[in-house]
Amino acid sequence: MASAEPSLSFNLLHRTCKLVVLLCFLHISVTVFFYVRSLDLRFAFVQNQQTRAGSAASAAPAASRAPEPETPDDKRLKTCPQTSPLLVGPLRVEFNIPVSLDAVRKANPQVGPGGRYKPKDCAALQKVAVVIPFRKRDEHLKFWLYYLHPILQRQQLDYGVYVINQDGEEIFNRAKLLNVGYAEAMKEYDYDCFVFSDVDLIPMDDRNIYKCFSQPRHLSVSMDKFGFRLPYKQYFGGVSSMMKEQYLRINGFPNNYWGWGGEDDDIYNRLASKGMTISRPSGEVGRCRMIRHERDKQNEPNPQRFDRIAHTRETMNKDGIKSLSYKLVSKEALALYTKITVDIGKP
Ligand SMILES: [Mn+2]
Repeated sequence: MASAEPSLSFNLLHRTCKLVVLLCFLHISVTVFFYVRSLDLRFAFVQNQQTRAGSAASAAPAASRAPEPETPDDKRLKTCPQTSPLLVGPLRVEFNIPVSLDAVRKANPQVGPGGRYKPKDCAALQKVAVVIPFRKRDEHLKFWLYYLHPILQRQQLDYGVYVINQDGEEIFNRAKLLNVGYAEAMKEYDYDCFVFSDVDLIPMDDRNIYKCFSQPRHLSVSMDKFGFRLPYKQYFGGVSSMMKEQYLRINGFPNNYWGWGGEDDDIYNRLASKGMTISRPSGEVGRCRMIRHERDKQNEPNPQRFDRIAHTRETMNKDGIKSLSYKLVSKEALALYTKITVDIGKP
């Protein structure tokens, strides 16, 4: 009788000890589990920073994550931020020291043949073709390339530079050259945005982004030539940009403005007739400098321009990108730009 009592209490003690050991083991297991999981999360987070800030991967247990198959860089890159972190703001722009193409090439090693570039560490928001109508302005073009290539790279654009050189000595036709630039650039790459720039205009602030917006954009809003003011509200000359769809909606630009002036107002009329408005940066961000020059020979003011502008609405559907015709003389992918020489005929 007496021996049963200690045996019973010993049994109870034994069981309690077992339970305590079990609880300890459970506690340690849970602690270890959560510790390992937190390590895993941290690891996954670091990995994701390289690709995309997703969260799906971090929830998966470590054991189930097999090495991911290699995919092309483009698909893994996250899109570039809405505002590039590389922008610096106001820039000093001067034209008194001549620049050499060789120096510009060395200063922009990332720019590929034909003046092509895209950011390495993010997928650009837009594919931009910069189109420059041109004839015998090599000195201006050097300054343009010298200033613009670093700016466009800081703006994190996927871009190409197309210089459209009018062949021969006939009177100049800016808008037709711009149409040629659109057509030729589209043959090269799937561009979704077009920036049309005169060769002698340099932005003084890299926050003036050379890309496209929900409305056609006028970028050269305060030129030194006009005392850093907009000459008139409808002014669309100098530097402008349009999405491919916006450009096609207005049937591109007129082909029959020979000589200086009027084609920019015709383009404005086209936009307005389709219910579009002009988007612009602020006067401060939109400051730009024009390289001083005399008016070119074979680019006299066009006396017909006022009459033409008055009839844009009637002519725009017949005259534009759909009716464009020209002869390609040569196409060269040079180190800093693509040079396209064309015979666009005469009036
Ligand atoms: Mn000029």
